[in-house]
Amino acid sequence: REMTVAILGASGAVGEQLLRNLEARNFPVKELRPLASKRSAGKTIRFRNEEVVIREATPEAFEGVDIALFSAGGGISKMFAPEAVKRGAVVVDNTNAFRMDPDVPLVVPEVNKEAIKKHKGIIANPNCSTIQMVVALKPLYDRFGFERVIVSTYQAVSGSGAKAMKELEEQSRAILEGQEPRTEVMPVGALDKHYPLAFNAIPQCDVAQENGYTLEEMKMVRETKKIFSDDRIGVSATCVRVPVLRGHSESVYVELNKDFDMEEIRHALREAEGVILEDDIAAQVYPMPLNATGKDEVFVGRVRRDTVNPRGLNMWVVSDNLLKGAATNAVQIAEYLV
Ligand code: 11C
Repeated sequence: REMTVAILGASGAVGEQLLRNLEARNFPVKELRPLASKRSAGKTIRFRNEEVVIREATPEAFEGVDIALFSAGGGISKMFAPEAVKRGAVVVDNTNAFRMDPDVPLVVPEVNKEAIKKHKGIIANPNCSTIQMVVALKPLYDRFGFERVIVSTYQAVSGSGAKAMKELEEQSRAILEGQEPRTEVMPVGALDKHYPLAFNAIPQCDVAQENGYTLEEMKMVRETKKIFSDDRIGVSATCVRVPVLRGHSESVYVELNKDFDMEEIRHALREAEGVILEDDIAAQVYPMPLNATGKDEVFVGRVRRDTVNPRGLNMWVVSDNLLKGAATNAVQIAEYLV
């Protein structure tokens, strides 16, 4: 059946990808309702070759909505999700607002699509760096099991939004022209201190936590347990921002519970839903963010056994953070709802 679909945050970096994804996947949209703050209301977006006017997000704007895709920040989600649900919509929320709420399924369809059925009006989309890691780990979990994962991320600036992407481009230009770069957004817009990302690497994604980790790192720890429904899984994460526009990369080390041979591992990854194996170091074949940009899959390469622990496995995992890390995953969930 055809649906009325609201997009909250329609003018943002993920909002734009949500629109393109609904078009590309031919989602059965009867009416598209783009919503945003008062500031963006009145502007237009393009959907299926038509200009659609963005409306101000108010509780009443969700009247008659079947599916609401939220991507306008955690505070906005907290404010409007209950209003949308009250009016009969199912919310797929891209923010951190409800992910760890026991009443809210946290879903990556390749891993736990069955959780979608348990929703009570809200379904949470995990954090982008978690999504691509769990898609790559799923075939290994099913065949070999594991309890220990160590991950270091190399995250693209688009994870911080459209303004941060613009800042990186301007900084790069300024530095090459011998000028002082302007730094207002990275690593976290809301904090007082800012550093240039151009020609740099910043070991901080999201705000600090009391345990010395960042919120982004702790999202990877908590969300992975919830998505696999397995509290024994221990993740140790270091999240780093690098001057890449689109596509997060991750160095993932996992200790499997059973002995394995490398051909079994490659076979499992090759067969896995949503995974593309690009793994031939001798021929210089491996995933890179430039190649993953604009694609929906998770790319895995540099697959190799640890030199110390025979059950340890290293791999390099790359995916477009705005697509599988956000918009594609949200639209896949919406497709299951349909
Ligand atoms: C980043 N992972 O790359 C973040 C962006 O919790 O949904 C998404 C933040 C979130 O900075």
